[in-house]
Amino acid sequence: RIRRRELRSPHNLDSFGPCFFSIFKSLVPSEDEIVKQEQLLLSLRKLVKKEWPDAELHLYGSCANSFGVSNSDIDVCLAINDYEISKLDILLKLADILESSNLQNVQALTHARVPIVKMMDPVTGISCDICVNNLLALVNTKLLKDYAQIDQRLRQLAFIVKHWAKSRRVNETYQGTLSSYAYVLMCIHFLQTRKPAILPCLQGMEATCRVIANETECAYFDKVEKLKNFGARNKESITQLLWAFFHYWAYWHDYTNDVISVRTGRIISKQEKDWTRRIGNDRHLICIEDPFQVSHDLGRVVDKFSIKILREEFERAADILQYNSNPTVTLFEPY
Ligand code: 3AT
Ligand code: MG
Repeated sequence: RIRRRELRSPHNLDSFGPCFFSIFKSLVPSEDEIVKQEQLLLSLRKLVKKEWPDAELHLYGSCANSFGVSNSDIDVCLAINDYEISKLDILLKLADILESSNLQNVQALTHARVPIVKMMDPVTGISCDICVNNLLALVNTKLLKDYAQIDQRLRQLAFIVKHWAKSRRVNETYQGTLSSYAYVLMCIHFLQTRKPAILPCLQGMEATCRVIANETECAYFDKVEKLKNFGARNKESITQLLWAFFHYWAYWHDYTNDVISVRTGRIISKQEKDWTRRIGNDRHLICIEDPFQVSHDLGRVVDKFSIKILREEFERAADILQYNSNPTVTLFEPY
């Protein structure tokens, strides 16, 4: 089912530009909040070093990829080279250590897809998830951060899309909708494919950064300070992009055949990935290729019920941006 509508740029949507921009600004975390996150990371480092002197703690996810909105939880990765003790034992030990200092609600989720320890720091009020040796997450965090530095419209678009997704409750992977990470990749891919392009394809350029993370080779051009003018020929405003983003996902994306791929900066076919049918729980109803774990479809959490909800929400958003007289409010009305 592909429904195409005539491409009609919304006249007068640009008058809402300042309002969308101030929504973006209001979502950016304050200096004060970032200081608190760093404080918490420092105190966690002290605790961890006592037990494992060679271990390191890194921030990843939205608090490190520059797509974090204020009052988010922070994601931390414990990088440890101890082959004597299993990942799960490390997590349990870590939970013990945190429990016996002044941290609250410490919980080890050892059966999750990515096992973590959750906790809350009563001093800063920040909640935190800690995983072990998830090096791929550190690399994809850096990739997102590097893309964000090329053109400021990416962060603006992604903040508004994430805010919309949270307000409309389509950012809940356990309910079959998409992760924040998937939404940011959708925004990057969308800007890679504008004409003229607003973002390059960093993995298609000469690699200046190369790491092997969890047996996967990750390589791309990371000298992004050299790409500051990349998108300058494209003059689209944030409101025009927002409109086109939702129209793309509502009416133009070919859900039957297409996979969006930030790795190639193009659309690739489900056929070539062999993502044409359901295998186990992977249904491939909306296909978003992970840039490094290329066999991984970030849309695989979406099922036949949630795809309907998701597509209705894309259509709702597109129609609001097309016709609604108060889009900066209506778009984010709680579900
Ligand atoms: P929020 O602001 O917390 O909603 P986030 O970017 O921190 O957004 P998540 O908390 O969902 O997103 O995920 C934390 C990080 O974990 C983001 C990304 O580096 C990594 N990650 C999440 N899901 C996947 C996945 N399916 N495959 C690979 N890496 C992932
Ligand atoms: Mg997070």
